Amino acid sequence: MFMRIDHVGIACHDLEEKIAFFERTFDLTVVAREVNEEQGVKEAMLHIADGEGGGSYIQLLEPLGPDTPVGKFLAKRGEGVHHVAFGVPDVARALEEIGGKGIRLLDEKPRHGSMGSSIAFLHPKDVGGMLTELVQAPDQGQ
Ligand code: CMX
Ligand code: CO
Repeated sequence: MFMRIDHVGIACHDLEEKIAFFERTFDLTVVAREVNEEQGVKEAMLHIADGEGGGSYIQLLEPLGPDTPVGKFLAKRGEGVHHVAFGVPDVARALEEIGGKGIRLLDEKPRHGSMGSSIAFLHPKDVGGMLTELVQAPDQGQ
């Protein structure tokens, strides 16, 4: 079902500061920046590697406000790993399969994600405490 780790999402207070840290410390490059109002984030994707199913990235996330998923996470836990995102060939189909196994879906239908992808989240409490995102790259058939 999972083709690769698409990205690891990291919650931070100051996106620009964190981008600069990752660039100078790990020599990573920002390949996309976006504001996603629906998800309540300002974000940047830093490229790690390319593979058969698509690339893998670090996703840096700054909340658009305190009453957003990342805003609440920062208030409760502080900066750090917020979610892990797996690449799947068909996110709607993966949701159906995983939902059928009794895992709570935070999204019944795919939403808009970074760089034109389709995304959906699974409840962290049903995945061993890990907020899990499914990602379908834009060039994968819907
Ligand atoms: N990882 C692990 N556990 C988490 C978590 C996270 N990122 N966020 C919340 N939790 C845990 C909390 O610690 C809490 O546990 P306890 O009850 O034991 O304290 C429980 O889940 C409920 O958390 P909450 O603070 O009350 O927050 P909500 O239930 O309101 O929301 C969640 C949590 C996961 C449902 C919500 O953050 C969500 O819908 N997330 C999906 C969307 C998202 O995160 N978007 C931003 C990223 C966008 C992108 O990647 O493109
Ligand atoms: Co993400």
